[in-house]
Amino acid sequence: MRGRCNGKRYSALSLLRHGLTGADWPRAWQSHPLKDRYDVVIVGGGVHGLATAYYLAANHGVRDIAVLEKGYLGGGGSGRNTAILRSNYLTPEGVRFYDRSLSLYRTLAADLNYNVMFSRRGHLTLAHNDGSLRTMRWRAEVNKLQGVDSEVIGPGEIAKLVPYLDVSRDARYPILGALYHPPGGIIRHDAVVWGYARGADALGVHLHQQTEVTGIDVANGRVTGVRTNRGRIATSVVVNATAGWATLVSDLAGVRLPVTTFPLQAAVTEPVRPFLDTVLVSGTLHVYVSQTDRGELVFGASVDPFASYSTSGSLEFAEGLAGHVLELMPALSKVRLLRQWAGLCDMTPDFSPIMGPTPVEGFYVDVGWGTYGFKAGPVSGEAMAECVASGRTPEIIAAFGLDRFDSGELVGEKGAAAVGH
Ligand code: PYC
Repeated sequence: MRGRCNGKRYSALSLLRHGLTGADWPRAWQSHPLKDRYDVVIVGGGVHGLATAYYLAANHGVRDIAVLEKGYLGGGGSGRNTAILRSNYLTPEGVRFYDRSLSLYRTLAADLNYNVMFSRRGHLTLAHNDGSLRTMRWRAEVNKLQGVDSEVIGPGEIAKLVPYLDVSRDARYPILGALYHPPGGIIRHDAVVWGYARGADALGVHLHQQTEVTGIDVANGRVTGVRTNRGRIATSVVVNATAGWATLVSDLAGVRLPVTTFPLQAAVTEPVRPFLDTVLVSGTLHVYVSQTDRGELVFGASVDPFASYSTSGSLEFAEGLAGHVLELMPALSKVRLLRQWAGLCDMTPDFSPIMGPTPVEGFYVDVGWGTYGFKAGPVSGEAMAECVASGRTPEIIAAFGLDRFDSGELVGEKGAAAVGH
């Protein structure tokens, strides 16, 4: 067996040798000394920050960019989500935006020449009562008007799509119907981060891990530099692409954000034989589940009911999750949880992100992602890159500006949350 990696040819034997020894293994991205000046500094080395850097370089020829990450690339929200992709939102602005992301995700492997393991699965949001069914019908209509494939289906069709689901009428939370969104799916989240990092690096972007931003210098209403634990960088453009730390980083520039941070817990089971080839969500039961290509079941829930920066898992979460999963699929009672974790969700008052310029010239935000951040990575990167390069806010993010909290023109997406919050 032979293959290619970074342009080099590898046999199965040499791959094994490289895997065991690490010798001569090509690095996916390089390390650079931190320069004292960059045209653009992006704070946050997750999918949003890396995608912004990549599209700035690829689409606009802006290459003198530093991405600063206080931990390791993809170690924040990008590595802690449940990797669900969909565009079946409630508002036309949301549907258009997430649909563009989904279409970028579909071709990402080819665009980055990196296997991001996109898997179109179909996405089902169950309705257990009349109120949810009404919201599903509403979403289906908005989706269709935007050209997005979504429809409400009944229990018979749901049972065919998810064989182990309890669709009986005497279930504690009977299933009345579901919003079915065939284009939805899952992807390998680390691969997305690594693919963008590798693509950005190849175009000359400097990726700096273990580099924490400690201050943002502003003079006469404009950004002049960024202070870090490794020294100061002079720059006139800073993009805050952080999750969890969005308010803290924006505070450094004197920009207050209407964001509160909550932990969101998730868990994964031991691998079992493939049986679930859709993404299944129950808002009423506060649970979503998908099965990875390795057979593990990935579960998530709603955010914890208190604001915090904790990324620890709790027994209370695991107990609640197990109970809810078994209400849906009693056959899973013997499956063992392997591990659990939490990510941080920056919730805005209307459940939509905050994107674009701020009152401080040169200081841009791509924040407030709540529980939707990972699926928006590509479109956010594309739109933020255009915004920074052209100095104009692209139409696709025009509704998500910070000024909407002054004008009151909110984009209410709570009704599209996977689970209740
Ligand atoms: O909105 O699809 C979603 C989602 C899944 C996990 C967290 N949010």
